[in-house]
Amino acid sequence: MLKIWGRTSSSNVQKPLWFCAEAGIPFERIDAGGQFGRNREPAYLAMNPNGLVPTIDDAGFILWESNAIVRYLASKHAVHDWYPTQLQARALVEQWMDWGTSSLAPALTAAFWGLIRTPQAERDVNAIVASGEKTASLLAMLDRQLAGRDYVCGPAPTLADIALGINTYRWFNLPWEAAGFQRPELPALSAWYERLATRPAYRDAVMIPIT
Ligand SMILES: N[C@@H](CCC(=O)N[C@@H](CS)C(=O)NCC(=O)O)C(=O)O
Repeated sequence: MLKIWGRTSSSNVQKPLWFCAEAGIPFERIDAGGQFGRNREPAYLAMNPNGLVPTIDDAGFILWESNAIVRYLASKHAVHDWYPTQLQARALVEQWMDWGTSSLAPALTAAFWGLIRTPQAERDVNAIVASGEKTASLLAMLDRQLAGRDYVCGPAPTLADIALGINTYRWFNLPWEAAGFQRPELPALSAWYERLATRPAYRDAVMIPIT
């Protein structure tokens, strides 16, 4: 059976967990990373030299990078509604996935670390606010993309929603008030987030305490 290494609190691990639940792909999950350790041990590093989670083992085939993992699983199981085969439709899904990793996730990192992983007395409030503002400006782009669409690339969810829905949960649920930052109104983004929140797989994999 497919093995997924990674702690459930990791946003990148949540991508394959959420997608497998949506697609009905059975898997076994092994805790790794954070308080569970294991990801710095030689056996893990032999699979994933980055020492990061997630990593999968699919009958001996090892793969890391969360976006690559969900694309592989969607292709292997022919989940074409989530990962279209039509060239341009697929390219747009990949565009938003890459944007999530290269733009959105880095923008949110300082706020996540500052608000969740740093004791209040040591918080760099300016860095948290700058992170909030940068994230807001990026999510305004996503808000424009979502205007008139139910999901990122059209009327049904795709891997683009998987890649972006994880950090959207954090956007709406980080304790921004602790840094005096107010999230701007982004109506299409809010409507999309509410739509995601009706999906049991999203609720189970993503809508959990942020640690
Ligand atoms: N680009 C990688 C990033 C992986 C990553 O940064 N994982 C974090 C958790 S979200 C990690 O392993 N942190 C160390 C740890 O959990 O011990 C991916 O998308 O898989």
